[in-house]
Amino acid sequence: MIYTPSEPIVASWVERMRKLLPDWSINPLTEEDDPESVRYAVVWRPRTGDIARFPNLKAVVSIGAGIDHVLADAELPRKLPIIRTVGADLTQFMREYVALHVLRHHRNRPYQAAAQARAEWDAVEVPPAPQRRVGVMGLGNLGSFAAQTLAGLGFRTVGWARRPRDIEGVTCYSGSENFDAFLEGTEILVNLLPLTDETKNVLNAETFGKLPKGACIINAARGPHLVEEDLLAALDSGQIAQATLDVFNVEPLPPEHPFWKHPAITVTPHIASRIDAGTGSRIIAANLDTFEKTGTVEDLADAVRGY
Ligand code: NDP
Ligand code: OXD
Repeated sequence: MIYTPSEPIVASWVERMRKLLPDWSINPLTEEDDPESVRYAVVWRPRTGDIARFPNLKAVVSIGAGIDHVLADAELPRKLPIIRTVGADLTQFMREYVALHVLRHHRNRPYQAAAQARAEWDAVEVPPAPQRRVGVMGLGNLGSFAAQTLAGLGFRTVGWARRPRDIEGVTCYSGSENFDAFLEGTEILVNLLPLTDETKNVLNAETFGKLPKGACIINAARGPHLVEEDLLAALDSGQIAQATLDVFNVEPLPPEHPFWKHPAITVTPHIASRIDAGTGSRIIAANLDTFEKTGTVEDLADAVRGY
């Protein structure tokens, strides 16, 4: 028996998973059933206590790469294994998003679009990519491929992770003691960190101050990584020239939020990367089948570490 959330985003996944796992009983969270018989919970953003009411759970599946939504449930039994849902589509879409927005900032596309709106022939000059240092925070599934993509485009690419990493074409820094060295000279900063106690608010005034004046930032990880008022102040002062934001403290971003109309901010609605229902259901079904048979899967998160 597995339970899935009743949110509209995943309702369409239930039918697919029933077909993929015909021997299992799969039900939305809202349906009444015997909590003792439930073995797996497939969730995106469970409400507090949603998961704790099943005493015999073997694992929780996060319908996503991040597990911060799952860990936000204060009553979640901390020892439960959490399976992430990741795959080639997720990595590919993120590579595309990062390449698109790094190139936009690199070639100063927002400036050119503004010149066009004024019917001005303004041939803005930019350095070639090998003279532009771009930095990727987080070198996991998504960050490592995004960094390799940027290196492949010719950028002077640096990356930052918790532990030392070796990625071809990318100069890797690790640990908080090397954060400043990673930031120094980085003109376009891409955030692909998981949201944890350590990484919350990492995009703040102090971090911005360590970048060269006029740097750009791209946040495609989680809203609470960014201190919103620090970004607005850094844009006002010119310390940060442009920002592309895909994720926000409150999603959907409220219509009255100043980010929507800010001339130096590009807002995208948490679409940097995603797995569609067909592929996602197949990945989840395969992970559940493997976990049931072996007691583990490759994409197991670490609840203590927070990702
Ligand atoms: P992974 O868990 O595979 O990788 C996380 C990376 O962050 C690792 O390299 C890890 O270091 C590093 N890291 C973690 N904590 C720290 C720290 N304190 N200091 C420095 N580095 C740290 O995650 P994914 O690449 O799969 O995904 C990253 C995030 O992207 C997700 O958690 C999610 O929030 C977001 N996301 C956003 C999407 C969107 O559409 N906007 C879509 C999918 C995900 P180490 O290698 O040493 O472990
Ligand atoms: C994820 C996301 O974590 O879509 O997968 O943000």
